[in-house]
Amino acid sequence: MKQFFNDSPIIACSSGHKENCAISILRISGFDDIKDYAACFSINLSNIKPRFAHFTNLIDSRNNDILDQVILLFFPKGASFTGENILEIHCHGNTLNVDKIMKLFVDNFNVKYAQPGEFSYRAYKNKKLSMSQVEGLDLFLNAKSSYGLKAGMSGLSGAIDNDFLKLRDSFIELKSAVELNIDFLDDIGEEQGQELLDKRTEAFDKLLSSLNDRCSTDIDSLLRPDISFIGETNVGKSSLFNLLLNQDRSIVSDIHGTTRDYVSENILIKSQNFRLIDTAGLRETADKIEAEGIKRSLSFSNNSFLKVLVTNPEGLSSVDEKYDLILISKLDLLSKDSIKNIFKELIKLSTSSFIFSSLNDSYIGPIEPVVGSGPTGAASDGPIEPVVGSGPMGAASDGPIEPLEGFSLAFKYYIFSEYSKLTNNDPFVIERHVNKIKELYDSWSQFQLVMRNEKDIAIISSQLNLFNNTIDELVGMIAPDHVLHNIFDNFCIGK
Ligand SMILES: Nc1nc2c(ncn2[C@@H]2O[C@H](COP(=O)(O)OP(=O)(O)OP(=O)(O)O)[C@@H](O)[C@H]2O)c(=O)[nH]1
Ligand SMILES: [Mg+2]
Repeated sequence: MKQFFNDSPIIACSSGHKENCAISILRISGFDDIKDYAACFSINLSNIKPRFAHFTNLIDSRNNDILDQVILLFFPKGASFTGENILEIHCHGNTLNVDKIMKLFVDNFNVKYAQPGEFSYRAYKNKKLSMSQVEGLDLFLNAKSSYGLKAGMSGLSGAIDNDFLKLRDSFIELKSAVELNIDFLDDIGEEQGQELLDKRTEAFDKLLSSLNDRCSTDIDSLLRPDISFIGETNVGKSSLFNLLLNQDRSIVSDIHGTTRDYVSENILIKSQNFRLIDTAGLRETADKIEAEGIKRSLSFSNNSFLKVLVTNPEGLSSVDEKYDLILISKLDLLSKDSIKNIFKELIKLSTSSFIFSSLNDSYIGPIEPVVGSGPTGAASDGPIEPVVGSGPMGAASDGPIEPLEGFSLAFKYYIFSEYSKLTNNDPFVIERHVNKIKELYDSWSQFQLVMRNEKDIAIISSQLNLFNNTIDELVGMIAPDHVLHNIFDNFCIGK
């Protein structure tokens, strides 16, 4: 795999150095003796106290010029991130200065510039990090959502390793129960042997099923939760987008086709970030550029965590099932009677909906479909009293149809609660984990079907052995080169 097998000392700026900043952190890893660099510092390196900060001049060893005043830390072999000797230099973060210092070490000592991920690779190689920890670190560093951060930390902290090791232990217990039934059946007796086997099969099945349950959520939605507003021209998508952002970000006008390309902005809701996407209105057009904008809108509608159709009441008749939420716009222009009729239509749909106005930030909803109610739900014309965040508003609700103020807030609440539903069983988001668990679960289900009528315990034992590799790969005990390559290629320089 790449040039990673080289053991010479490496240097990199670990704090990123694209722009000037106050402090940059350089790391040199893999040298034999710290005293090799004695000429570069004004303090005596023989006396350096491991893991303590030391203030020192950094000196150009060729001409004794003082290059910078730095803080120096020494992490000895075994007690460092990579498992090797590490020198950490906190220098001033002018990019020229950073380059100059790194060049000093590369030109005058046996130090080379680190490849992306090379520090983490060494940590992995020296057993400072397991494969899941490396994957967690990668996820953490590249996360674009709070859930990504959380999942990354769960990998890095070893929590995922624990889950996988528990599964492996349970598998070993199951295998030993099988072996016991082969070799010591006379000692333990048939009934007790079978009981043990059933118990351990059940325990393994339970653990694997619970891991598999955590693989059902769409990874992209979790790691980058996009909310796209799709709909015909002039229905009020951009007005809604601006309302939620509380700024005039998208151009709004009464001319059809105002938004021709997508516009996106991030918002934070309860510390979770979401990307809102305003898109070009859907219509037949001969304009090539607008047509391209519409194509992109449709692609967003396929890939978003929440695909929101914004429509006027007339558009309700042609509503498509593929949307997660339907918003009927311009509530302020609707009469009470038409609201009642719209409500009747909405509860017939299989998708949740709101009727709202961006103009005065008011709404009715959320209106939940009446599951299985058929004509009864649809026929209900009883008045409704919406309550913010109160959950479904079905046909049975009482009270007058009175729009509430604060759609922006109610909608954000809705987004957050939908997202929380996705995350509350701690779904796995590292693709390798998801694929391996699913592979294991599928083969296990097959195995159980085939083995149900198998009485020959020796055959059961040999079939079970087929799981060894997949489990070891999941745990990271077996790491094929292409898997390692994929993981470390993704890292940034300095990590
Ligand atoms: N009365 C009223 N007018 C609204 C409301 N929301 C938007 N409008 C008006 O409807 C027109 C179209 O609004 P936009 O937000 O530009 O609609 P759009 O869906 O982004 O349109 P395209 O960019 O053409 O796809 C503008 O004149 C808005 O002021 C509303 O809640 N009530
Ligand atoms: Mg628009």
